[in-house]
Amino acid sequence: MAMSTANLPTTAISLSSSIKTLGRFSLFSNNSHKIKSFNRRALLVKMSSSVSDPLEICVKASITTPGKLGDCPFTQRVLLTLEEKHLPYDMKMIDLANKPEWFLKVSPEGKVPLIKLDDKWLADSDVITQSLDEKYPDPPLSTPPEKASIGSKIFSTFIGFLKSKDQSDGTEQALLSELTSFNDHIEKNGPFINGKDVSAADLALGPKLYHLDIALAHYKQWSVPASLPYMKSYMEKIFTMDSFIKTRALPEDVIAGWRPKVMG
Ligand SMILES: N[C@@H](CCC(=O)N[C@@H](CS)C(=O)NCC(=O)O)C(=O)O
Repeated sequence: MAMSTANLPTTAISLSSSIKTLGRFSLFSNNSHKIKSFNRRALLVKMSSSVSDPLEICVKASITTPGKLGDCPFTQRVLLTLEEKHLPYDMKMIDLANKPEWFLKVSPEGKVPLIKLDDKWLADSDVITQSLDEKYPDPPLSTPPEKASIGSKIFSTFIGFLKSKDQSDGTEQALLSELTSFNDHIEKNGPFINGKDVSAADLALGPKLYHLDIALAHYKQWSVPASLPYMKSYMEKIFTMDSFIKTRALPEDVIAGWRPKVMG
């Protein structure tokens, strides 16, 4: 069980900067009672929304290295959302090959990620990330609907190509076609899917691209071609974000995780 302590100072910083800001106004002035009480209320609101207990989240445990985070891209998506929102969290590592009784009781499908929000366990990364954005809107991460599905076919075409045993079955071409559309979108609208700021669609796609990058290099000696430079620079940008580095799986777990699909 690991706790993200790196986030706690952020909460403290956010609170102390609120106090400083309020001090700059008239919390200590003698002649503006109305502004004084307004600012006290603002401080209380700020305190109640930014100082919170760590959120409990069930994550996939590593299958190669005890105590490490495993290779679930849906889990990483949720962790990235928590990191980008500077929310403290407490990870409960679940061995998916040997699920604990208490986990099976609270997780109807036995899947991770699973997070406790308002005293209820919530499953599914789509539902979780949307709920987090509603409950903790700072910063807002939702992607506008017209851009939300950009890149959404990359993962399935990657899996098709990874599993393929026939070089001429069109699966490589299908993946290249999705990567090319994405490359063109980023060239015109980048650096992120929705422009200059990272949003929910990037946090969903990034972990999947990480799997693509590692698994195709290992099992097919394949990498994104140089003819797709915006695709490549997008991957580099996402993979080097602090939040990504902090929440990524070990490459050996990604490789081990895909082995049954490749061999099957
Ligand atoms: N649609 C779900 C998919 C979650 C999912 O498939 N999680 C996998 C791990 S990556 C899992 O828990 N599988 C259960 C198992 O392996 O027993 C989401 O977006 O959260």
